[in-house]
Amino acid sequence: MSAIMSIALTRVDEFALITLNRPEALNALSFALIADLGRAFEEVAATDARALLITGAGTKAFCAGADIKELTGRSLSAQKQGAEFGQATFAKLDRLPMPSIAIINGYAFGGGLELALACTLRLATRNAKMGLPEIKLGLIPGYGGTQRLPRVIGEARALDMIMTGRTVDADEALGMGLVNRLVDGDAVSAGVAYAREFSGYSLPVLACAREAVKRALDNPVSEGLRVEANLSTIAFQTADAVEGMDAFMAKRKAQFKDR
Ligand code: CO8
Repeated sequence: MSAIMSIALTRVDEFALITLNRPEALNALSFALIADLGRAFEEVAATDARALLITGAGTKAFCAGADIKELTGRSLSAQKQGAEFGQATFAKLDRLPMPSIAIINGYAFGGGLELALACTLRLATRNAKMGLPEIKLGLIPGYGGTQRLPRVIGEARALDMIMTGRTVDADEALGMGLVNRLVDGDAVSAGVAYAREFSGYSLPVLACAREAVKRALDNPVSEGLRVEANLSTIAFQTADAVEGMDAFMAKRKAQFKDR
């Protein structure tokens, strides 16, 4: 695949891999980098990649957040447009047809943690440190953190992190469900191994599962159950559901075709 300036978009076997590539600035999210990410998400969406993995270049950081050097002295309208641009870009990630995994290999602060929160799942290395320190800058998160963090770890823990700006280490992040798993050894290889636990299943059926779970957090239970009935029926209509159930009956491994 292609190298897109401040990020690299490559392929690892059946997966797409985006590497944030500004290690000299701890992979901070300049507006140019966010624009590169948006283009990369569109490119990945059009490929046959079974999942997208995102990590940071170097050994220190996944991403240290918005590029603070670009944020000072901006007009209110530029600030609002900047927040909306970041939100819209991360929404593209959230809506990819394939699942995504953030491989948090060091610091993930501010916009960096917000990027990870827009992924379907999160892995962290044992030296990872995470937080939303915007309050220390006199700011609050602007790339989705106030909305996605409480959905992942609950309101009380999200308010604790956002109001104190404190740093959470890998063990605490695992305990509160901020990350799904901790990884040892080569982090990208661990991400690939994790993705292989679901990437052999039907992509459209995985998409139904992702959508149903997402809607659980936006809707009253009665409405969510209606959504679940509809999405489980859509999954049931796929050729992959026929194959999966036939394979079970025949005691063979299912061959899913994403349809
Ligand atoms: N932006 C720009 N440059 C950064 C950033 C950043 N977020 N983080 C680190 N850097 C740069 C440093 O300036 C330094 O560069 P230089 O060598 O040229 O001085 C280099 O990266 C290495 O950093 P440090 O020397 O600071 O490395 P340390 O190991 O000592 O510290 C830390 C690592 C703890 C991660 C520290 O760098 C830090 O605290 N960084 C800032 C973290 C932060 O506050 N992030 C949140 C930013 S705000 C945000 O993400 C959302 C804002 C709202 C968005 C709405 C926008 C429109």
